[in-house]
Amino acid sequence: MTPYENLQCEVSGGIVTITLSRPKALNALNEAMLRELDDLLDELEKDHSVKTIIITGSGTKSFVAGADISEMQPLSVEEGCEWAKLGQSVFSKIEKLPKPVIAAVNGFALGGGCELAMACDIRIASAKAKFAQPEVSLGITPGYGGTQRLPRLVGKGRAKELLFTGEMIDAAEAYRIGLVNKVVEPEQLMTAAITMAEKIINCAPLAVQMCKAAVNKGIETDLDTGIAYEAEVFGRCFATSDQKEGMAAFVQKRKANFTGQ
Ligand code: DAK
Repeated sequence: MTPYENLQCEVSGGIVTITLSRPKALNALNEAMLRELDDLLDELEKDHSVKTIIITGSGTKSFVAGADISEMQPLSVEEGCEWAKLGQSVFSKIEKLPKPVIAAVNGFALGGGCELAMACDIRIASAKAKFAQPEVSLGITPGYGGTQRLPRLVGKGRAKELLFTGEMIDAAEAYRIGLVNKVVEPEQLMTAAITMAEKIINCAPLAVQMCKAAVNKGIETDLDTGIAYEAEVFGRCFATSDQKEGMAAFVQKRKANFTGQ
């Protein structure tokens, strides 16, 4: 796998762990890191041995402390626009990637960091994690999906409160409002993320991929259109070897051996 300057990438049995690593800036997202993440995601999408991806931050203090404020500060309107498009396209790539992505939130997930976690499919938080969309305190709005993904996850009222006040919440509150799926002790974080990834890997990859697409599509549309899409992907499952294997294994009372075909 290509070596990167701001990311570490570890592969183990179909699970790839990406560690975002700019410790001096609490892993804040700069252009270089976003470009590397973009390239790495392309690489992982094409690699059939990769089944599930975990994204975490280096160290114990921060997942991602937002977009890099010092890099953002001097941007012109045109540069700001280019910079925004880059981040938005990386986050959208994560959301649309045909493989599950788990955020293992090890510390501060602020601004772009909270938005990155929200672009992932599942969020597991360390009990020490903290979440906020503090952009209004910097005179800007969130720009990597915060105004859109946050209300979809926690509801309009709670999202507006977090967006209007920039208030920081702890992991327990993030769990209570539905921003994260699970909270675990800091030392258990990676084990919990890997356990979740393994559970997913034991299931049929194409079916998981189709569930991801159906949820993503359905949440953006009316129920009837979503249900129609569900019928379509359900039908497509019957063209896969994994459907035949999964149902044969059930009838024969054995563990299914899925191949992702
Ligand atoms: N950017 C750059 N450097 C950062 C940083 C950030 N977001 N966060 C922390 N750092 C750096 C600090 O400057 C400091 O560097 P040195 O001074 O040591 O050189 C180092 O990390 C350690 O930070 P602190 O000394 O501040 O550490 P503390 O423990 O005292 O505080 C903190 C930790 C996370 C509470 C604090 O650092 C903090 O408040 N950081 C800023 C958090 C924040 O506001 N994040 C949101 C950034 S805005 C858009 C797209 C995206 C966005 C907006 C628009 N469009 C498409 C339009 C996204 C915006 C954001 O994410």
